[in-house]
Amino acid sequence: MHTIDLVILFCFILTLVESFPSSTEPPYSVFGRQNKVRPRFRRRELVQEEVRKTMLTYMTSLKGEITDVVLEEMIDYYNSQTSKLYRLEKELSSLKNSSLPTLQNGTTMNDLIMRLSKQQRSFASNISSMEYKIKNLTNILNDLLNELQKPVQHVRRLISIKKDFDDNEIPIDCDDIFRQQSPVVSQGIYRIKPRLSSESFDVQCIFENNTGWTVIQRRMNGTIDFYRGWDDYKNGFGDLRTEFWLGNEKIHQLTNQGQYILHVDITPWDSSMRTAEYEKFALDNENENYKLQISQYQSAISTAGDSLSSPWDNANGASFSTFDRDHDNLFYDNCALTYHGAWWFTSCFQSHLNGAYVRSPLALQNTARNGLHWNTYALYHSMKESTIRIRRKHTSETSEALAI
Ligand SMILES: [Ca+2]
Repeated sequence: MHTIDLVILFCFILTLVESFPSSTEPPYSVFGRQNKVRPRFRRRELVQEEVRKTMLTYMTSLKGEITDVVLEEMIDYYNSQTSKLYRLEKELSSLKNSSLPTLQNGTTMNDLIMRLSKQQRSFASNISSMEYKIKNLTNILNDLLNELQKPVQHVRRLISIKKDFDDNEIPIDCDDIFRQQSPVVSQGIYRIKPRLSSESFDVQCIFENNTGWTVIQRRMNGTIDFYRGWDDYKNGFGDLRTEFWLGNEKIHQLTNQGQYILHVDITPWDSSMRTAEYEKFALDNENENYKLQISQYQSAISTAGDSLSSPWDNANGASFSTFDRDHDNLFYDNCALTYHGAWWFTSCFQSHLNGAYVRSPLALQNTARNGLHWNTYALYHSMKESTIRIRRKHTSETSEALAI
């Protein structure tokens, strides 16, 4: 109800009150009697007072009603605004979602991004964890490798010690073998390693008179061809069980680790063995063409004569020659080629035990110029056998020799 409507109602009630007769006077007395006006006026004031009281009460209640209405309207408005806000938010959310592409299963890209972000964070966490584990494993592996290095280094030390021990144990020549294994040693093939040699190698050993001889050349049946070039004579060839040349390099290594004695055994086709021994024998290195160092012929014990260092044809200081390395003294001839062999040729030789193997009876004829010769025994007779061996001379032997 509006305020204007209430004012009109109030005026209408007042009009009704003014026209009403007194309640104590019958209605007909209003028209006919003037001496009765004062009592009627008094009742009208009382009625007006009653109306005012009633209106005040009514307005007060109306005011309360208006207040409640306003509150209700405000609550309604709040509720409506809240609803609108909720709808708006819903619409906005819907609008936001609807603005993104929707996947086939109904999930939005936003959800997918959220899940992917979550998975990405999880994946990053896993990666960090894996990196930490890998770092730990790396440290463990490094520790293990360090631990493994210890036994490896230990084994290497053992191998090195064993090598040194072996090197010290390997004899440097046949005399060393005799002194290590005596008295059970017997003639045969043994492994030696001269001090100047980087590798060990086999040699044939002859043991006699409490010494060991290293054989450097052997001829006995002509099974091995001795007409060979420089490299073969350098490295050696043949068979240690039959015929062979040990090799100039090995002979050089042997004869430069001490003073060596040279002993030559020659056996003619028609006679017993003869010998020639020299107290000093050595070969220079290859750069010096394995030059022969020979001296101190032992005439007292030798029966073949001196065919290496005799005054009329001294091979001491002569270079080694092969048919492909002519180091002899003849500019117009190649002794190795002419006499079918290899030796410390001079002009050309007094001895030559690497020649062709000539058999009897030709060997006994002076025409066999290319055979195995030791001219101080028999001029141009070719030998049936020859053995050239060397032995290291010990300090005690030198002292004894000086004492005598
Ligand atoms: Ca020549």
